[in-house]
Amino acid sequence: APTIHRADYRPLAWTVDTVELYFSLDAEASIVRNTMQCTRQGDGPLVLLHEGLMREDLTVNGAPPKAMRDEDGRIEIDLDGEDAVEVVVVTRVNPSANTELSGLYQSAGGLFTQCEAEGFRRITCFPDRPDVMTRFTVTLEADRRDYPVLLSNGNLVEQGELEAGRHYAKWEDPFPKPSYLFALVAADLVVLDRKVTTVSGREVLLQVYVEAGNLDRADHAMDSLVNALRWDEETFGLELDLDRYMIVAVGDFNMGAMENKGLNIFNAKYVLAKPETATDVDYEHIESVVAHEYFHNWTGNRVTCRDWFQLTLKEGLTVFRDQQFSADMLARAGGETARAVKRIEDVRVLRTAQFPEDAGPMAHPIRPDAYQAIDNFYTATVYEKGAEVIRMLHTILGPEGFRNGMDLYFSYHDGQAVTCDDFVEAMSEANGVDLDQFMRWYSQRGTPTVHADVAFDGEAETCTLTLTQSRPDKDDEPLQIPVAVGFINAVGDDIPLRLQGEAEAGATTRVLQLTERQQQFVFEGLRPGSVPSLLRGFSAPVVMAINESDAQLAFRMAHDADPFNRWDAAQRYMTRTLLAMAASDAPEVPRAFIAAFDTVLNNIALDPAFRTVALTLPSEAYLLEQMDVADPAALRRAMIIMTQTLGRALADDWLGHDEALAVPGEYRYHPGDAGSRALRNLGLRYLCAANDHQGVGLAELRAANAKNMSERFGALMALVQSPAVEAAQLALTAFEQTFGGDALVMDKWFAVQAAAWRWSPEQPATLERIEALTQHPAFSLGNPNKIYSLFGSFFRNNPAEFHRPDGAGYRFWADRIRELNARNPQVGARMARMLENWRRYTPELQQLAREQIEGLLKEEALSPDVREVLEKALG
Ligand code: B3K
Ligand code: ZN
Repeated sequence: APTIHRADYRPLAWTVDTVELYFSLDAEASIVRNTMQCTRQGDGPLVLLHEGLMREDLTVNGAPPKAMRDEDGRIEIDLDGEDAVEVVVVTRVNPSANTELSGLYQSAGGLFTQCEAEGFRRITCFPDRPDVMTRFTVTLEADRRDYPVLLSNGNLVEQGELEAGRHYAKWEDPFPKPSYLFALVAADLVVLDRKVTTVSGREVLLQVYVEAGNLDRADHAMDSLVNALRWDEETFGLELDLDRYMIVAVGDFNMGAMENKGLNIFNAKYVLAKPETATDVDYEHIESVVAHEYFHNWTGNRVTCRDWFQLTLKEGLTVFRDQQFSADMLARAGGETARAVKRIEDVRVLRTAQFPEDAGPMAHPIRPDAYQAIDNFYTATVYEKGAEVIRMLHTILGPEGFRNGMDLYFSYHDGQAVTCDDFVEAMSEANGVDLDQFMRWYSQRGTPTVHADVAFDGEAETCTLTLTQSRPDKDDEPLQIPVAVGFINAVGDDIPLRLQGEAEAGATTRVLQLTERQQQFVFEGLRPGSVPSLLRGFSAPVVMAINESDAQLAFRMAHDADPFNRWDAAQRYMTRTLLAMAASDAPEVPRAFIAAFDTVLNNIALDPAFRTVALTLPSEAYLLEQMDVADPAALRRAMIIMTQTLGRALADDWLGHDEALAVPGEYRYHPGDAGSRALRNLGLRYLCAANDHQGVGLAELRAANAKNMSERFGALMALVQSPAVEAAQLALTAFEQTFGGDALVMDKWFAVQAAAWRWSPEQPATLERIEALTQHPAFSLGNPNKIYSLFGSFFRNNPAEFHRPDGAGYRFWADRIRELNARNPQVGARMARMLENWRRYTPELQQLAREQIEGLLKEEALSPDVREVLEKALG
């Protein structure tokens, strides 16, 4: 596929002011009649894009076009002398044959669309680019029995019966929008309604559509939607602009959810929840995804992207907004610790998913310069690092300055398709702050490192902090990096800080702006021995490098007043200990480490939710990234010894906390309760790892009897992730008998098995188990959730079993890529990325991986998505 460059952007010569779509819907043969009013805005032909369409008719002002070229999915019609034309296109599509789930497709008997980024051209011919903003009117006509519910964007303006059991509905969206935000649903669904009054006093109808039988799982999504609506009013003064806002759950969906104007379509996983089937983590995800899509209505829909290179304009900003929202919701119910735990979880995701991406062959700035398949660029970098970049602006400008910038951004650009520069310029202008240097975050790739050197002058009682930034691409210019800094005294208290030149000491956390390659900051009145706590709250997406002894880390683990850094100290201590163990012939957990761990576990003044994240080991993906040569087998050996040791050495403590933290009463989604459940689940993990008799007994009981899925699944996971093979098998079978008919719950059942470690050579290999599970009746290659649960969780969360020394894991991977490439290239490309960092592994593994990647690249019918990933991996 050709490479598309950001620098090549040109506005189109023609735009589409209004479009009228008439769908005669049918599972095998839907007819789409598209009437566009087009107007000239520059020199050149009218361009219409299309992909895989059967075209039945195309006319311009009622007649076949006189001069038209049609090549590689691009129609060009010369219209010299014309300034406005009506173009009609009639196409035929087969939703039931659409396995890519892009465009119009079928799921569980209903019809759904997914158009971002380039799916609309699989429905009709159109200038399918985000800078073309059009007013849509849509009429849907379908069989009433099969498709009683007919939805599209905007307001329902007409509906009625037709002959032969058919009916229709006509929808009008008052807001011009890019085609990627178009959506339709024709299905047999039930609906949860709620009416709310917006801040300006308008009554709006909120709806959540689900399959019959799932109405009892829609409340949490609805509550989340109402909370998001209120939060955006209060925090940013942004009101819902439609009379009606719909969320529709669908079982087959490539990603999480989609923000189509007024008609969000969601992966059912991010809608459906009841205590018996959803975990606390599911509840949390639903809340944030519902909010994310709702927030897009302003950041993405009202103001959209000029081109796809600007994706982070809407995604980075909207992720930042959903993170802030969730943090506020959690803090409202669970206090400030709950907010800190949310921050920790977000950073954990960044380090696990984005850092390796930024160090690998797919590395790109948050605003990429080139791509082959845009679907490959919905990445952790564009989303999560993009959100960190917005967060830094928030830190630099302060909440009020940031809000002023947002206000100005909307006042300038409402109704437009704009660029990241437009956003940063609005922030700059509203605050009178120069952000030119800051803009480099949009063009530099790779994770910067900030080295810190701390020098005390005992006599003068000063401390000089030298910060040096280095970036992976050597020629890159220095970035503006906000570094939040604190110091802790010998008894563990934060010290009020005074920078040289200041009259008196002020706050205990100061944000330093690092703008040069190297800078020195001098603090006065600081005694030697004061312990620095740097990059508090993770104030920038960088690696902070500082020499700290084990004792200093243990001290900060016990005392750092910044909860993020307290967690981070634990992570650093765990990381260095695990890496040392992985490098050793006789790995052992040092006594001092167990003691530091013990101190946190038994500090009951600390929130259970915080203790859980602090005592959770870093992910293997993150740890492998820290090894000079990634050796999954050696790391796994260390992980097994570590978990078993912590389970055995602290067995009584884990059991004691398990009893003390039992949550009485009915299940409720609440950060306090969730924290208690999480710590108990973590305890079961360590206890079962150690094959502790009582621990295994508790897990067996809970896996069988727990009233809510958080406890039930936590117990199941502990058993499967342990040497207690028989107990695990019994629990898995019982779980399957109870939930075999529930697709979302079965996703968990598949995922937990795919992630299973091998605790002893007698245990069957995970890969063989996965191969057997592909034959399970609940498994289906056509359902992305199943691919992510069974294959994704294996490739991502089970490195030691995936990167097997005999290469069987890689062969399995290559076979799955072959299948998926033909069926669903977007999902295939995502799975293909799971081996992109193959050069980080041992020479033996590299050789085996290379063979499979090269073999795949010889395939003739490779999709552009999969090809781009593999070619870059081989690079
Ligand atoms: N904007 C969509 C993602 C579309 C992905 C297309 N491959 C969901 C979101 O970020 O809200
Ligand atoms: Zn988004």
